[in-house]
Amino acid sequence: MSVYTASTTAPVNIATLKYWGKRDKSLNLPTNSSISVTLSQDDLRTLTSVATSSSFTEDQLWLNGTPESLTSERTVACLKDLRALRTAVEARDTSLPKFSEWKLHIVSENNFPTAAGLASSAAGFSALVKAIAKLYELPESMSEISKIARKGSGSACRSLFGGYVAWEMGSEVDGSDSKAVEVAPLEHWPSMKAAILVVSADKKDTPSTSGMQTTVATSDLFQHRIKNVVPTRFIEMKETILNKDFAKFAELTMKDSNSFHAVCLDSYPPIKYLNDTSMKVIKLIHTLNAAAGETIAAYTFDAGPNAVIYYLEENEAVVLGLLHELFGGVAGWEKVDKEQLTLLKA
Ligand code: 2P0
Repeated sequence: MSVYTASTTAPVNIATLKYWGKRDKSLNLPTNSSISVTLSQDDLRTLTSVATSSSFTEDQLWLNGTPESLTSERTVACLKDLRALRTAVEARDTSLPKFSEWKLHIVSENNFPTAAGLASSAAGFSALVKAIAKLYELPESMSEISKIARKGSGSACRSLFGGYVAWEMGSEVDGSDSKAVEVAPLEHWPSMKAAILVVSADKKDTPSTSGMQTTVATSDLFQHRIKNVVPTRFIEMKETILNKDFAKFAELTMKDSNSFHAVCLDSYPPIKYLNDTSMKVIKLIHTLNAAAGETIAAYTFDAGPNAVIYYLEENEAVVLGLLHELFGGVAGWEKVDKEQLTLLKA
């Protein structure tokens, strides 16, 4: 019995303009557009291999070596959409094997320690969808495929592209125009670097999905953010990337991180992701920029206390040197102080 296989990787992406809020929970349709930088494939990524055969009796998934359920609503939605597209391919060429009717075996592994406290759902769903699309030889563009990854996890749609990526929120109720598009490839601005400061590897207090629901339902500041702040910022941030204007890119990135955490705090009950160490990192970066006389580093924080610091390669010594001095760390996966601050260069 033949077994057909395909493998792919998908990198972690870190939003510089944050996705926070859904207008449709089951389709993962956002209340605002977002932008991210997808880290290099060599650094933090999920590797997924898929196999299909007429002899397989059930869909199965192994995640980092452990069998996992494939029955979540989100995964089921992704598999259903992928099989529908494969059915169309098979209808056009009836000589093709009927993959759409066969079960899948999926093996997925992250090359970054779970202890890093990084959200892995974006890279995970992106790699899953990309690997099956490859196995099925789907002719659709990556932006089309991104709509399927979006159903797995909103931020996953952005990990289908390398480099600088926008997720256009769209306006259709069926989500047909809510997709990821490339703003610029990684090579466009190769001197851009990111360092991830792992402040805490603990599981986050409030999961993103429920946190977003609370914010949408209760925060007044959130309404201001999605109506008056993000639409202009979305345009401006794309321009700063295309113009390679680091100072402006950094300012928008830091402001958007602060805006996102402000709407979290404005939620009721409030959601707090940053801790005292996060606040120290924020202060440090502002102090560094003031001392440099220009903006040479930017911080951004997702749904947790860990910092991602963006800087240009030419400023690596000063940015990482200062972090090293303050937190006593060295680059690599090492605990560097009692607050478990870890520095990973990405
Ligand atoms: C982002 N985050 O843009 C924002 C910033 C967290 C803070 O996307 O419910 O895991 O699966 O669509 O994608 C985290 O949310 O949420 C997230 P779901 P997801 O990266």
